[in-house]
Amino acid sequence: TTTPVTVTVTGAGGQIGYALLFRAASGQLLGRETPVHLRLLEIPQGRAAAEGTALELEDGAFPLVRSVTVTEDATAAFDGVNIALLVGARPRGPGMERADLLEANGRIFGPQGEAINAGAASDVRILVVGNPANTNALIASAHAPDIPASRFTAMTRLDHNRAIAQLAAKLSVPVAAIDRVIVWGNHSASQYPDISHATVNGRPVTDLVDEDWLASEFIPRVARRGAEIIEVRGSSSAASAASAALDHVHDWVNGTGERWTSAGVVSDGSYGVPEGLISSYPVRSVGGEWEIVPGLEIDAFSRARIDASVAELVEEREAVRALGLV
Ligand code: NAX
Repeated sequence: TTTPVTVTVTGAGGQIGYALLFRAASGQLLGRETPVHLRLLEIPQGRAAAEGTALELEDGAFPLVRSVTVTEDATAAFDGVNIALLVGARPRGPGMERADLLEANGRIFGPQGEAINAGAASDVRILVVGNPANTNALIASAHAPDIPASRFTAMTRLDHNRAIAQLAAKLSVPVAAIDRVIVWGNHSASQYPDISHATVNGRPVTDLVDEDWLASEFIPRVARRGAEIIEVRGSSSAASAASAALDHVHDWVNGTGERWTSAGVVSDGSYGVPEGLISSYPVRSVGGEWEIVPGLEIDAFSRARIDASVAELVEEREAVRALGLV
């Protein structure tokens, strides 16, 4: 398509926004044929950084960029939006209880959901990156009753990509040789990166790795990777998170073919996840919609880990219900 697509990025003045916007401008979000209008939503503290990013986007002279707008007004930011990347969120401050964190984020994602509901294009697709991503997506969706819940997704693609990279390194194969890795549940330390269905060049991975490596190295390494990046780099994952957001949207719009990926999507009750929760699943993108890969056998090792992460999502939903946010 050559019709310009409107892409809104919240938290555009932050470090993920900085990494994301230039690649979106160059065509890596939607493809090298699709022009974009870029809308950068910030709050007053982040406004100057977003303005600076907008100046640099201008200096990139990207042929696909039709306009760059910086705003603090969610209604203006989401008017006619096709792709909404909700990156800006309230981080957990020192001594902050979970209920405070959820409430602070409810004050962001509730109004943004309302603004999306009021003004978005009929084909809008929403990816929530800002943490707690799954529950923030649930809050936004609850405030957008006219938009199908399936359009609200939460990012677990970074966890998915991390899992593929760790597995490829272990097996000394290129990442492209690996398929059918799954991340289940919440984008948090409770997530379950599952390789019980994974293949390398079409062969089962489970024949090639032992359970001890899986339980004591692979799963904790992937789940703790965000903390590892902070320890080594001195700040949290930014370019890799931006890259995963591009992968998620690109696959959603352009399709995955037969390959699997992972995304936080609204549960239809599959695999024992309560209906309506936004939980990470094995998915394929077909005809512009995410489809949960059906009919997988879940072994006891996986069942316990999926259930534990989903239990955390249930608790988060109870907490935001108690706060009147969903
Ligand atoms: P930064 O602190 O660099 O940037 C966040 C920006 O959001 C700031 O400029 C802030 O002013 C802005 N902001 C805050 N509230 C806003 C609102 N109501 N409207 C618009 N903008 C608002 O954080 P960054 O490193 O870019 O991370 C952004 C979010 O991504 C965080 O919540 C972080 O936890 C989350 N992450 C999620 C990941 C995932 O896999 N789902 C991985 C990476 C990252 O940790």
